[in-house]
Amino acid sequence: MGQNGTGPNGTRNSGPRCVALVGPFQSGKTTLLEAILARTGAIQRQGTVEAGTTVGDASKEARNHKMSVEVSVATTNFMGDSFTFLDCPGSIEFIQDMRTALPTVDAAIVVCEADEKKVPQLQLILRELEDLNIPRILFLNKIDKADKRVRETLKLLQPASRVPLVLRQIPIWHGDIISGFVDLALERAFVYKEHAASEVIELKGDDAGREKEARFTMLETLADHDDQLMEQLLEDIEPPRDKVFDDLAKELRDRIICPVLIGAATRTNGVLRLLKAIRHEVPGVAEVVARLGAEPGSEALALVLKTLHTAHGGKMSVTRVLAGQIGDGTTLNTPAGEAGRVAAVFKLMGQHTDKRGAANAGETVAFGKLDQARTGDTLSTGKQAHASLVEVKPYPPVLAIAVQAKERKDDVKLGQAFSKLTEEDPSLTVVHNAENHDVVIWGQGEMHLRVATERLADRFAVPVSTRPPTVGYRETIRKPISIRGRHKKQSGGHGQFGDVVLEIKPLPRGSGFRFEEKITGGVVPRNYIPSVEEGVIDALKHGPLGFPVVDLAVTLVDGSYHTVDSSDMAFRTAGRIAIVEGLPQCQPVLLEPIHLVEIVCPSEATAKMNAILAGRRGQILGFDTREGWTGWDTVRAQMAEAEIGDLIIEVRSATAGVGSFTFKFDHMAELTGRTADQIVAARRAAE
Ligand SMILES: Nc1nc2c(ncn2[C@@H]2O[C@H](COP(=O)(O)OP(=O)(O)OP(=O)(O)O)[C@@H](O)[C@H]2O)c(=O)[nH]1
Ligand SMILES: [Mg+2]
Repeated sequence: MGQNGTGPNGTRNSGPRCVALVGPFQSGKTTLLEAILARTGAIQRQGTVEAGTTVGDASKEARNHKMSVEVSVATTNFMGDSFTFLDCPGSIEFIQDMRTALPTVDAAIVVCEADEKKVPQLQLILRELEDLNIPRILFLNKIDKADKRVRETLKLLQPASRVPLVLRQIPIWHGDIISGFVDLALERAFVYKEHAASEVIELKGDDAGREKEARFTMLETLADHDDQLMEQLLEDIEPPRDKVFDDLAKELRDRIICPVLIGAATRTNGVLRLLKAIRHEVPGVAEVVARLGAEPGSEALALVLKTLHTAHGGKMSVTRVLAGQIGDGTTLNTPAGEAGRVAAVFKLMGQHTDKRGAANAGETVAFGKLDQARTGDTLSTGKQAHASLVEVKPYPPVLAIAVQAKERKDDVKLGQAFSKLTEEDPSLTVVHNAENHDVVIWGQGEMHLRVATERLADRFAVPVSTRPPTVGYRETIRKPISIRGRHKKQSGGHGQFGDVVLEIKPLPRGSGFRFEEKITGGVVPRNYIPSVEEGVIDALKHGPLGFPVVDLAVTLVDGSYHTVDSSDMAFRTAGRIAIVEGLPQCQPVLLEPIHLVEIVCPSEATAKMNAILAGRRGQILGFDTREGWTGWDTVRAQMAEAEIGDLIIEVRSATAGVGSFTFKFDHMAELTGRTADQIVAARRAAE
């Protein structure tokens, strides 16, 4: 690699690049972005996550929790090229933002630590990149805290990757700490300087010997896909440096290897080398176009990777331009129709935006006021909209809370806030429960929902109160009876009279409700029968235990009427009275929803899942290895809805944050005994 910025053989990709910073929770992605921005002069001073002064975590929610909760975008210049970095959150709860951004990037820098406990998280993220065919470089961060040899660390991390992790740099140890590194491709040694470029030093003694060995290992892996290099190695011919760089770039681009660089983001160590590797080896936007199978032709083409509703700027669509040029006033289409007219083009620096000119292929910018554009949309300018390039389905939600505006006057505003909130983050869904009028937000975990409610208050100015959502209990009956319901009122003038005899009997589970009539001789006139049914249905909404009553049949068998005093209203009331008085005699019993739950977790946590399920009245149905995931298991169980409520919190804490589950309704089951009594008592207390 020439020091003057030209490539090894002149084939270096130039043009704007877009690179995602991804990796396990708290591995140092935001700190690395900060170091990159400081190193490239985009910011004056490198901020810290602790002080809440970083570009990546500038939002109120991120600063509050000292963690990233959404993708932050920052564009900088390095040696004459433009680079946009997407600082992605590490927590699995916020992974959706990363997943929608990834299809647009040229490569990902996977920031990780030498920590065995983070391997499942690393595997999870590498899996997303592998599935999307995105080239990836691993940045082994926090090298200032390293307490084991890098080669050992790599052995630990390798199972998480489907392709070989290829060590490109080895550390130079100074006693117990790492004082610098040797770049195996450059064959040059550097000593770290805090917040300054590393200094070249002479490679000598022990380090020179280690370098030869490590370099050979690196070349061997590269040679697996390069016969010529293999021959050179076998014949002890030293391959030219340019050839080594070419191979590194090619095998990164082809995703056959994952090169590994080392450093410490807090001290800006190893950052310049990383930037140079990105600049020389990460492919350009043409590769993204090919990867996505796009056919831009003469039109401009772009992908929306994130949507934001800012307080001042209104709606912004963060977009990567894949082909052509898009500027102020450009009208863009999606496959579904017109997306809108670009009102302004912005350069992003975290929360900070700067108006700029038109954006060209490869650039990542924000477009203002594309009212109809959504995250993941394929935008184009031609008469015929370009077909959709990507579809990112959010993971199914795992946790819910019911929310309510603190003040009634905010109800309408809350509805609007919900639509903005879910537009920004499609892994959140809002469900209105028609039965009890609960408004429930479903999300990916506890922190995800907490941040969602914080955003409602801070960004959309609607403070809300929250509580656990209502479980869908029902009740049914076990014993059939026959009962009379009579409604008679004679208080001067026009009276009211309705009289019915109902047979109430239990039906098999899942039958719902059935109404029949066997009236003969017109004892209840035809026209009043629907009113009787209405009265019955009304009364069944709230059974003797306090819940909707299901799985029963009600038959109208007898009754009487009065020519003057009978009315729809009176027969309705009579039907209701019969049910209200009759049901308590039918041995009512509580029904609770049971779901089929499928938990996925790293195998070492499977025994813990067993214990968690047992502690939550779960019925384990079986264990299996998770298909396509080495070292993971699937546990299937039947579980009561009430117990699934906060299950995810336990699953996550038993799996270093990576375990998850899906569930679907299976059946209603009778619930008796103490648990049932408590549920009924709680319901009474709440009424
Ligand atoms: N010792 C040391 N600490 C670091 C280094 N890089 C980051 N940290 C610390 O690691 C913690 C997490 O850093 P962040 O930059 O927030 O990590 P992140 O990956 O962005 O975290 P999430 O986005 O929440 O996943 C902070 O306390 C940092 O100061 C490093 O190179 N060395
Ligand atoms: Mg972060």
